[in-house]
Amino acid sequence: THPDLSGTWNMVSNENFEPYMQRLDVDFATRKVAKLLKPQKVIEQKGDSFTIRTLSSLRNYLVEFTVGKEFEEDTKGLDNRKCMSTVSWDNDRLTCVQKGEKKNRGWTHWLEGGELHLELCCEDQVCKQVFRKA
Ligand code: VLZ
Repeated sequence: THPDLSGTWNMVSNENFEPYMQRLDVDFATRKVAKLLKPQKVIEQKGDSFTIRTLSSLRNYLVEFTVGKEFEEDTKGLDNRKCMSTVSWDNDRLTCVQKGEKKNRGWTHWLEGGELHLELCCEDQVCKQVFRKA
């Protein structure tokens, strides 16, 4: 049985977000504002079905998927690219591979000490975020 990531989570730390956004070609002005944000994650997990909302004053981002089922992801409002994304469980970590123009793109979520962790990768950059239950 897998961990339950469901809940509303508030960001408590965000490392290396700016270089990650740079690799995604997010423009300077957006990066300056975005790196000051403390987005909330709202996760609904029902069996293998997930809804993940990333909520902030600047932008909201929604992704819905079923574990193990590839889907076309449109990163609208972020870097506005299309990816073929697949999410799977890697032991207790929920891992997404985002195939597309950018190499080594994806993210991993896991629970640690009651906190929600997230690593976001693009090319050679890794952004590390931690969230605490609201
Ligand atoms: O999360 O991919 O939880 O999609 C930045 C939001 C979110 C702030 C970064 C606005 C991507 C930035 C979050 C404007 C450019 C992400 C996945 C894992 C689910």
